[in-house]
Amino acid sequence: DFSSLHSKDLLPAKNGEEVTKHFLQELLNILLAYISKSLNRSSKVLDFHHPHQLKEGLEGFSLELQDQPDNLEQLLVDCQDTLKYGVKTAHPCFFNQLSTGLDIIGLAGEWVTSTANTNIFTYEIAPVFILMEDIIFKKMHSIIGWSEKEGDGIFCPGGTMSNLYSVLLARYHFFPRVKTAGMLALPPLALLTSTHSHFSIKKSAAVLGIGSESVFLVKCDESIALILMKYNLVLYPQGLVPFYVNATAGTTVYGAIDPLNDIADICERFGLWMHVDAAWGGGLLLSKRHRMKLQGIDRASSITWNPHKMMGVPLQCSVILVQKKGLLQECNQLCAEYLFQPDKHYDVSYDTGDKSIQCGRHVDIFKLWLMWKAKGSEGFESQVNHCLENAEYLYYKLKSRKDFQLVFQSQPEHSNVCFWYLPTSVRNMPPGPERDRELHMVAPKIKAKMMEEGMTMIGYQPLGDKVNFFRCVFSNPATQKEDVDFLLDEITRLGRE
Ligand code: ABU
Repeated sequence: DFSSLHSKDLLPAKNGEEVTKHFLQELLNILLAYISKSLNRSSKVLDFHHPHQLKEGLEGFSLELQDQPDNLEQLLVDCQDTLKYGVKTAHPCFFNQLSTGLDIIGLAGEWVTSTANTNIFTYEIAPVFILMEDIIFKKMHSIIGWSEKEGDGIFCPGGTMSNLYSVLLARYHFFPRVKTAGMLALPPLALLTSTHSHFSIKKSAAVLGIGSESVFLVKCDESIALILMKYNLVLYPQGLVPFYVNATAGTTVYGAIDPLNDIADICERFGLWMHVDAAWGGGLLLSKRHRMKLQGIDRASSITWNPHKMMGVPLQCSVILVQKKGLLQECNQLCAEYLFQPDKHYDVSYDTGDKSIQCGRHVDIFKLWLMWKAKGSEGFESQVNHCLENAEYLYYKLKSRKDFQLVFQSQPEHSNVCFWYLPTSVRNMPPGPERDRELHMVAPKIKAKMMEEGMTMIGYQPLGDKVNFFRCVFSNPATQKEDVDFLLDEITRLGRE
């Protein structure tokens, strides 16, 4: 009975060990029940409530904070309710996001990390984690194909931040005076990226004072080489200096992979920084069957890779990898004397925190390191292959159905499969704006019903000239072909007129 106990009775309270043990055991029971439920196909993915309903409080679950402390019993109920009204992203029928699933070793890693509760800026207070980072970076560099003399990196809070680092580093590489003199040290700059690249490239330009209008989009269906030549002719006469090209290995919606070698040729020819946003596609490097899709990635100056996507590491776990050793440190270091004293009694090159634009940093390495230990590279490889096999299965299913239409006829390069559901009324309409208008409304209507019923979840969006379509992505190792069949059955059932 925890109803007469409060947080003050837990450790470090005197004799608080027993209460702490029982409290954590009870919490573990709640988490175990949640995990089992998440993996049970007959349970719901979500129990949807509108924001006002959650705010008003449901069945005694109140988000409001009081002056008086709640007892431990209430805190356990709060933990249970928080999970109850959330979304079970580990459910085999959760297809909504690029990060899905729940790896138990990764979860254990997160618990250990939180228990250690340290800050990964100095070797002094995070010795083991810092060395693990070093080991993992070497592993990733060698998978990419960089030599032992090359390569550096830092963990960041997500792919957007990793991409921001890439622009920051590229700018510093060409214009090192910017660090001290600021924008006055710069000519007007231009960045190039493909139309379907992640919004974070524009956001980075905005945040770094370059301006989002200085990001020039290259159409994906035109030869990258030609376009870059064109921009070279267009940008320079305008007084703009292109310095950075982002190639995407696994676009967010289509999972498309830019031709990395062609882009690398152009970057080498014009002396441009080549960044590869492989936040989503990086995981393919672990598969002998799929890694050739990223041929040329070793020629990149920097790479974003999110182990929290295709590799299934619990959120968050994202890196920026940099080919040129020492650049991260040079670009970002400010030598705060209270942290990075040069006269410490150990090798201070292991105080890696000054490479970062943050001060305090969460330890994201341990769960990844532990998972790598548990699976080996081969385990990650079969996980990746399994996800792409599911995508292939869905692709062929859709191809054979009259009530679905693929957005692209060709087989997806990654595990994204994009498609429309065609209700009978739409199927009987001739192609044209009227049909497009009707079709545009189909996916949102189905998604709304899907969320109300809660048995599966998939995302949709319009893109360019394409009206709303579904995007199914596979990154959850728990998902099987029967779940793919269920998804199509659900869409058909919910979309019936
Ligand atoms: N950073 C991209 C994540 C997008 C998605 O999960 O759909």
